[in-house]
Amino acid sequence: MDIREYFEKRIKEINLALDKNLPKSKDMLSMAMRYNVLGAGKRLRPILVIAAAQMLGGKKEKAMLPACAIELVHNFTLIHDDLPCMDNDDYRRGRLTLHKAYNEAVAVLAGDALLNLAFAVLVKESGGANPSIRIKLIEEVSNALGVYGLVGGQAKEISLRGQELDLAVIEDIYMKKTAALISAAVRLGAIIGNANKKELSLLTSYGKHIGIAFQIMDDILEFMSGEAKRKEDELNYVLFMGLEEAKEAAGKNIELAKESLRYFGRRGEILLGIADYIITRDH
Ligand code: GRG
Repeated sequence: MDIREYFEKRIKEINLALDKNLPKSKDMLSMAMRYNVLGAGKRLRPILVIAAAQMLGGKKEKAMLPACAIELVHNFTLIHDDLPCMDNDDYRRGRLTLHKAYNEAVAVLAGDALLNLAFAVLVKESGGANPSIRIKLIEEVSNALGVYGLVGGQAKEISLRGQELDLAVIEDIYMKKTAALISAAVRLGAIIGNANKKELSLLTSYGKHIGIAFQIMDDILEFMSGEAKRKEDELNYVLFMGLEEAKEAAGKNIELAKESLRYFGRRGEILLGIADYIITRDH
């Protein structure tokens, strides 16, 4: 199947489900949540949940609410990442960041509300997922977010700003702040698709490698746009290693991700397509 077509179809379905699960009232907090989530976004993480589940024979309907949950969490991290006390960004997805469009207090609260909504959506009756599966999904998401995942990665990056870093530290930060959530998305799909131990381990490896490649590509795109220079105190793989080395590292991770899929044969077609998309994307 054409990967672009697959993305377009899933994005439409995910956006509808997100719309349905976001608050509808016209108060400022609800509007801010909707502004951030429904504005734009590539929807990579929810697509990974659905694609991994489908590869193992799981139903798309079963994966849809966990997919929405992961996108809500992702939006929460973006909102907090953009705040003046973190990366202090004025624009995201081609428009004002939430604290600029509203204000800082609303942005902090909308982020908090999205995180809580994500867990509520995750435990909702989701195409009949049984309670023990739902507990596993909650465990996955909370582990990806905590001190060994996003929060830990972000804290480490901020605390080391301005210092000389080595490659192992950079890779550790990228694993936590970006690859943890991407890998969790793949693992959610695997759990929904009733993956066995081997399948889960291979898909975890796939998720981690595409996650690292995704962050390096993000750095490459930021560098090419000239943005990396403006934010020179922030971590960027290209500024550390050089453009060619960054491209090589992203490519190597994509190769390793694809190797993890070999076991699945033709069933891995969509996940292979997503790996290629990550390395060729232009935004
Ligand atoms: C308190 C759980 C918690 C998190 C806050 C702010 C923070 C800790 C972590 C930052 C994590 C972060 C934003 C990493 C960057 C990952 C990244 C490259 C995001 C961009 O993802 P895209 O390109 O975004 O998929 P779109 O806009 O397409 O959705």
